[in-house]
Amino acid sequence: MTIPIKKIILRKINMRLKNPFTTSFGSMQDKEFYIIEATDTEGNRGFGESVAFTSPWYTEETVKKNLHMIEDFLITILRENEINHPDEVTKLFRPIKRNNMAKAAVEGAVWDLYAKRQNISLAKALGGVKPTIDVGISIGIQPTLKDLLYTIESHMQAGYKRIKMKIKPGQDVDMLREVRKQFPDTPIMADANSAYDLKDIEHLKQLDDLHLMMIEQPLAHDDIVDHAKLQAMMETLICLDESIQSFEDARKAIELGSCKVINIKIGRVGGLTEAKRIHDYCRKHDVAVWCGGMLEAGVGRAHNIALTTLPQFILPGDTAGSSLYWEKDIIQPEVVVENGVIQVPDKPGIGYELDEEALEAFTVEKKVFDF
Ligand code: OSB
Ligand code: MG
Repeated sequence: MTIPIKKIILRKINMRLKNPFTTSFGSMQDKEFYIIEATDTEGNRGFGESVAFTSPWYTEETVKKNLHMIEDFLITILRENEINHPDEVTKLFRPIKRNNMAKAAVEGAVWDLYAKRQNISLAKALGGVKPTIDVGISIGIQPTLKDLLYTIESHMQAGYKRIKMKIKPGQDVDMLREVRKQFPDTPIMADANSAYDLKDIEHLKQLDDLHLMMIEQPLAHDDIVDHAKLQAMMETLICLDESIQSFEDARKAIELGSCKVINIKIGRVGGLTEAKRIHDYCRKHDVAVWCGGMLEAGVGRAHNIALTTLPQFILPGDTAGSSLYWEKDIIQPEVVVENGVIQVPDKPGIGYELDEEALEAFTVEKKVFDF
């Protein structure tokens, strides 16, 4: 049955994180992003969030480029084609190269709309099976070791299921050794955001003594060859983030032995349909996956929660509670984590209402596209 899209509303939102978030590539606190709302002829509203950052440090995408892609290409494609299922959106977008976060934002709105029209939750529409999901936390690079230890302690107290900490050259092995000393049994992993190269192999091998859950994206953002060499020489499992931008990337990385774990981010891979394909492939090949985060506001967070209900998301992801990031989120209720667990909503679609007042307050630009 056709999904009769009547209009799309594109909102540019500005929100400020409670604390700056620092990775090996830099620091950010102001988050600027797009919320896409797709409305059908019956008044159902589907929402998607673009997770691109303002600077192209994580991948090449940016918020400004999102606008160009969404209004000049992606909306045009939706206007000119009849869509019966969100999977078709992914196919229609395929001739457009990359720009995965822009695509995922639009596709995500169609997925939410589709689930609402079926009167089922997005989790169910995706084939999700878990009523609750386990989540961990991602800690940015801290000014001092003392800050880091304190931060880990407080998140462990709150019940988060694993700690991911950012590392970079100069703040890595010694720091992790201290952390391991203080927290001998805590599930800990490290994310390098591509700060190393193969010359660092001996340095990175020291991590093998620290029984980390895994190391995320140690080498270049676009590499799967050197990662295979590194994985062959290291016991610590390698998890790829930046390097996996599609199903094909995932298949090749697994075939090459470039990683043993994949961090699936909906935006990075171009949407829920592609994320599910990667999930299904990993399930078949016994590769563990978890859902990564992009410091999302509520809509993106809700999409992550729905995806994480798929069965191969066997490791805790990065989707922490709204209040860790925002004074006020744009959804109602906000995402709440209790003892490291999120109750997956069973209401139609993403399962959270938009907080219209907050949405208006954070909107800096609005464009309407009639179909
Ligand atoms: O590499 O996973 C990453 C944040 C910004 C850019 C890249 C990454 C991250 C995170 C934060 O790790 C995850 C989150 O809490 O949303
Ligand atoms: Mg990462």
